[in-house]
Amino acid sequence: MPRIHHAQQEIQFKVVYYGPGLGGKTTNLEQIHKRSNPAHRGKLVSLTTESERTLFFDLLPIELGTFRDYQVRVHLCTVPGQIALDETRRLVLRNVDGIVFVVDSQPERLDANTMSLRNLEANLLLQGDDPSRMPLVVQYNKRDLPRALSTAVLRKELGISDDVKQVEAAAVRGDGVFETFKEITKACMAVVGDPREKPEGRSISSLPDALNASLFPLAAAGPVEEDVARNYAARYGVEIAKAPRVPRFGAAS
Ligand SMILES: Nc1nc2c(ncn2[C@@H]2O[C@H](COP(=O)(O)OP(=O)(O)O)[C@@H](O)[C@H]2O)c(=O)[nH]1
Ligand SMILES: [Mg+2]
Repeated sequence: MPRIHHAQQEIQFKVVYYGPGLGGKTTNLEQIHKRSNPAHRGKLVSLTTESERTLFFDLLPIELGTFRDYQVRVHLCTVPGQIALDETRRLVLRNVDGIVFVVDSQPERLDANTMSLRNLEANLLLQGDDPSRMPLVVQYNKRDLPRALSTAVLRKELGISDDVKQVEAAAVRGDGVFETFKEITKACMAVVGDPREKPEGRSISSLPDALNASLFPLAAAGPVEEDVARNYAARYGVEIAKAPRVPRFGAAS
């Protein structure tokens, strides 16, 4: 669950845009930045290489207004897509409350989408989160491209069931960007419920139902041990160099 501060009457949560490299994650944040009221947003901080690829991450703070007298603030972050930057992805994923998975609809990126989903599943498991219960929205991006695969094909290939919230987008034109943002915020706020009744500080963001089970088969099957998650990651070509924290998944809830 997001972080709650009762004295300041504040709710904070963190949404991470995940997905394969060059799928449009940074573009989503740029569009939100460009089209939101300057009074309600912070700076868009991006750390990129000379060729404009995300090296570390992007960060955009947004004020959502008040809910039951609590100020709601969200931090939007992106991860770098390149396989080699897995440690950075794990850093960005820490304390995540919601995920937007940005699918690149181009046929030649199908494997990259799958790989990124498996990578997301492994990384969430390794930090003790249950991916099947994490607030999540799948965004089918680049719908403007004539060669884009149909969403029916993408759904089938990526194993996405009707339970998963899905939005079509052409982020470069701004289409679907705010709808995606709205849906993920809604899902994150659903975890909070009435903030006045919730404990101070942060707890795990987890929905009562395993809505994302179709996307994360390993997590959906039940509690996962750390070595299983590591083997799973390795099977999908994910390098896990350093020992992560001991997972909480299985112990909590
Ligand atoms: N045609 C098209 N290009 C897009 C779209 N979204 C992003 N792009 C382009 O894809 C490239 C990679 O986007 P970027 O946001 O940097 O991807 P990231 O690696 O996921 O952060 C850029 O050249 C974008 O302009 C889209 O909806 N349609
Ligand atoms: Mg980027």
